[in-house]
Amino acid sequence: MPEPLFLRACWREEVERTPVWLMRQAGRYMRAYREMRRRHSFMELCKNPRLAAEITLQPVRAFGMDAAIIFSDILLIAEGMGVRLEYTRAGPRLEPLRTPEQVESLRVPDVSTQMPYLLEAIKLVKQKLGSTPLIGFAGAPFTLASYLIEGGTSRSFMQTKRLMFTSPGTFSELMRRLTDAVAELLNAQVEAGADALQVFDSWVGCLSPGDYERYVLPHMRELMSGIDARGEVPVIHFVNQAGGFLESVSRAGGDVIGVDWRVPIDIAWRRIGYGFGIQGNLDPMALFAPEHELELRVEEVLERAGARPGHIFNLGHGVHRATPERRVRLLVELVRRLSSRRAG
Ligand code: 1CP
Repeated sequence: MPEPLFLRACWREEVERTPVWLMRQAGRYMRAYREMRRRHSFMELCKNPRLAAEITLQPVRAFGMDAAIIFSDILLIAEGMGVRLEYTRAGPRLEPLRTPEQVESLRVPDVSTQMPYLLEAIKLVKQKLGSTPLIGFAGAPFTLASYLIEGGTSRSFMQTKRLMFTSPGTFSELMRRLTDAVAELLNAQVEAGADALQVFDSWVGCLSPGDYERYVLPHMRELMSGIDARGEVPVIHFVNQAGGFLESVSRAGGDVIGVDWRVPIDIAWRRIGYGFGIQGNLDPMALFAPEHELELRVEEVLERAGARPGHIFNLGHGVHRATPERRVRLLVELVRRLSSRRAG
């Protein structure tokens, strides 16, 4: 059987059309998910391998995505490290962590004993998925550090930057521990059967280029070199709002760089270099535009990515919870139709 389209594109091989999947494709915009969510908390869904596997498969069955992403969350690793985590109506809540002692108390989790549900879910999905590749994932150390330090979601990242600027040693010890933990988590997912990996650095765009280089880049390089299957399992390195320092992001590594819509994808690709694949980058809100407008925007992304192999179509960030499912279906159809016409 030929290697799936998505994996071939990750390795920058020729493909007959552009593969497509969407960040946060499994979840709240789908009615099937919301129905399960009425009966179970989010945490219950993540920790029940049978249900997590089912949710993972929902968008693949409904829309024919070219890749599945395991249903889980970037913050679950915090529990494995010894930090209390809960999901409230207002979003995730964690015990804020700011002192050197708190940082010293963080453990590198043993994924097989502390997150067995995740590995079990991956195995179940692989049994049912057929040839569609499965993406395992983790939050990048900086994005995770921001949740740990702030104790939840933030707009200003004030506490995170305060710690970074006033106690760089403590901040960098936190990043070191998170880097080791994330490497463990990614390696365990590959062992369990993940065919590709994505690292989400969702909030790194709050940093200046200089601070990225100084406080994040060395840890990201360490993380990438800690992935045992590098070269065999492609790694997608997603950054949000990092248009000010894409060159540094590419120095951190990964096989594919994922970018948001605030930078034109052709320019992003030229800046990171054609030795990487590129993923993105439709504005998630384009799914709320009239059909012909959506089509123009899909066409534009495909046009800018050009005929060069190595483009994976995606949104520039997660699909919004209010998105109608039929627009997601339409988007997938448009990418298939417009990209095969271009190839032919
Ligand atoms: O109420 C609910 O049902 C829970 C909502 C929810 C869901 C469906 C959360 C809480 N997480 C998830 C699933 C999830 N999270 C997935 C698997 C689904 C898929 O991708 O198809 C993935 C990959 C994530 C990753 C994630 N979680 C990120 C990185 C991606 C991104 O959007 O930038 C981040 C930042 C989180 C934190 C998080 N977890 C949940 C929420 C609501 C949030 C964001 C809160 C915030 O804005 O800070």
